[in-house]
Amino acid sequence: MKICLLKPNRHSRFQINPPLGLGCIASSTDSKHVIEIFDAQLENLSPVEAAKKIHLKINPNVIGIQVYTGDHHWVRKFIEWYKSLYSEKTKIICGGFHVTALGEIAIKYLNCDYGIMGNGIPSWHNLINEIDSDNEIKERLITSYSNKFVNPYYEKMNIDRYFAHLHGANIPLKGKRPLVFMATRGCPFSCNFCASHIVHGRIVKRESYFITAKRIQDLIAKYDIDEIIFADDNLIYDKDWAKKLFKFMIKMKLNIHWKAPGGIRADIMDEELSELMAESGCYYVGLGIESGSKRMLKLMNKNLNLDQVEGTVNILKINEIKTSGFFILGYPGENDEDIEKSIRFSLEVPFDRIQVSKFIPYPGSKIFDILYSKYSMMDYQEDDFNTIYDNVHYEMYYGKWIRKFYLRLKIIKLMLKDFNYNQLKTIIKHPQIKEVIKWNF
Ligand code: B12
Ligand code: SF4
Repeated sequence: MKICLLKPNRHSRFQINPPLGLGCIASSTDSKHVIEIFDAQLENLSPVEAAKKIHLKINPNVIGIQVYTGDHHWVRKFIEWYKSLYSEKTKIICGGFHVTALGEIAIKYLNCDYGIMGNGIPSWHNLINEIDSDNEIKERLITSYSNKFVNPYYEKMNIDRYFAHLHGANIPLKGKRPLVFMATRGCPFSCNFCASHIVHGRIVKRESYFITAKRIQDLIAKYDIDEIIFADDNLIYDKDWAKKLFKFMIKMKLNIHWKAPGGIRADIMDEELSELMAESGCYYVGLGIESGSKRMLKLMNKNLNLDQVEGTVNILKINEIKTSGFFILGYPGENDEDIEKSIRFSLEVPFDRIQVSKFIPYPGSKIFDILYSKYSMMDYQEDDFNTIYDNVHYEMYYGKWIRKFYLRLKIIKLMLKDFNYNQLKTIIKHPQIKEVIKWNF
């Protein structure tokens, strides 16, 4: 059979990564099938354009679609167009976070033939073979979890086409040929705003440090990679394993840059770990702080001791690893005093940069269940569930916070050192920059 794995287009040009999830699905497909990954975001296509291109180029028997919340309107339109214009018979299977979180509601809205919840691996494999054999399939929605550690099939992802996009958005960036890589899956913590566990579970799964380092070495050899962007939820959670991995990367003389921009816990660091990170090529990590108010951290179930954060940042600084503090603005229960505490905290701790995100309750997170389980989610729109603040209040604080942090001489100097022309262009075009400029000091 011919199978197309589709990544929808969110019309964001800000950060376009090779779709690791679809790469894993491709790895779990029998080699007797012809499989192609089609990235509609990379090609910036509308649903109708993507449908036409897939039909003309691949004409698949099956289309598997990765659906994150936020992609689901695009996906629904794609399915409608594909079925009505090109082929009623092509089976369409949806999976990923949105389908896992909302199950029946999601597949009804998307109007796909089948939905797979969970990490997808065993059921995808079986379902494809059942479709191929023309067997009767009773269940439209299948739940599928496996502890098997599957790695993405990078060969199917057209890696060369992503370098230019990663350059525009990834700040800072040291390499010329960076590649996204995930060494672990799962996170044992239970932050209320996070959906990660519904697909990857609360147990950290990983391969041996030796195999992980070998995989990186192979990617370097195959694609001439000079930087690894770790997309892990928490790369250093198992400290011993992480230390062994970095030691081994040093021993193997991989000679690459790496960073973990997605965020690591701010309470796990020690000097040896920081030294090994730096020596193995690390120059930048994100730290998930979320709030400078202890009361808010409790409400978020973040389980982070704020008093340890400064120590971690300083230990990393000694080894010239830059840090970005991640904060959420507008979590339910937050008041102006909490926001002021967060702003103060971000200024007192010597972060090199910060990222402030508008709170959105994503399906799959506990806070989403608390707030919205009683409503019909058929027409869930991210923008309808933005934040507890009205937009004026939110934008005012967002602008104030970003300006207070970034309009400091030492930060401006640091940032100018990191930027190249492409990155500046991408930042200036970013919609949130407008919010920063709009509000007075
Ligand atoms: C790296 C990352 C990013 C990167 C790249 C994302 C991308 N689209 O490629 C960046 C930084 C750009 C990013 C941005 C955002 N992200 Co993000 N991101 C992640 C992260 C940490 C890893 C994603 C990943 O590669 N996983 C590894 C692969 C192997 O897993 P997977 O993609 O889920 O695929 C598996 C299954 O889902 C399933 N599957 C997937 N597709 C399909 C298709 C079929 C047919 C089948 C059968 C199965 C299947 O099988 C795969 C293998 O097991 C996840 C958390 C996590 N641990 O997964 C959050 C996560 C996906 N992000 C999230 C969010 C909210 C966002 C943003 C909206 C944040 C924001 N406010 O801007 C944006 C939107 C970006 C976008 N356009 O999609 C949420 C999604 C929640 C939801 N309900 O959709 C997550 C879960 C984090 C969280 N804290 O809850 N993100
Ligand atoms: S936010 Fe980070 S630490 Fe918290 S549960 Fe999600 S992945 Fe784990």
